[in-house]
Amino acid sequence: MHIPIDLTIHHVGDDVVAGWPPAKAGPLKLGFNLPHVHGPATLHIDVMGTQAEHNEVFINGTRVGHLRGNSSTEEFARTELKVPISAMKQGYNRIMIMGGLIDSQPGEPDDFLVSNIHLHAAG
Ligand SMILES: [Ca+2]
Repeated sequence: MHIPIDLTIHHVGDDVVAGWPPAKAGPLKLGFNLPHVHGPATLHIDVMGTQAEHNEVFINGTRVGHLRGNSSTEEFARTELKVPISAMKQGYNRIMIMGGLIDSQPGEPDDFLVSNIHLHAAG
C-alpha cells in the first residue's frame, strides 16, 4: 500500500534562502490517513541541504529516526526510515519533522528542504 503524504517541497528552518520556499516557523507537521495497520512500514523522505547531524522524524510522537545527511544544495537524497507497527494507528496519523541545531554554529537551527514524503505500508 503506497500512501502519498506530501509530495511538495517544504523548507524547514529559520533563514531566508535564495531559491527556496519560505521557512515556516517550528517543526513541519503533516497528516495522513491509514485505512488499516497490518505491519511495519517504510517512510520515504527526500532531503537536501542539511548541516545538522540530527533532524528528527516523529510519527504520532514516536521518534522513528533522523533524516540522512545531504549537504548538497542541488540534488535531493532519499531517506528511508522503518516505522514500527506500534507507532501507527488506523485513521489519522501525524508526522513531524523537527530540524536540529548545527554543531559548528551553536544555537543555529539547520535549514533544509524535504519533499516527496510517502509511506509504503503492509497490506
Ligand atoms: Ca538557520
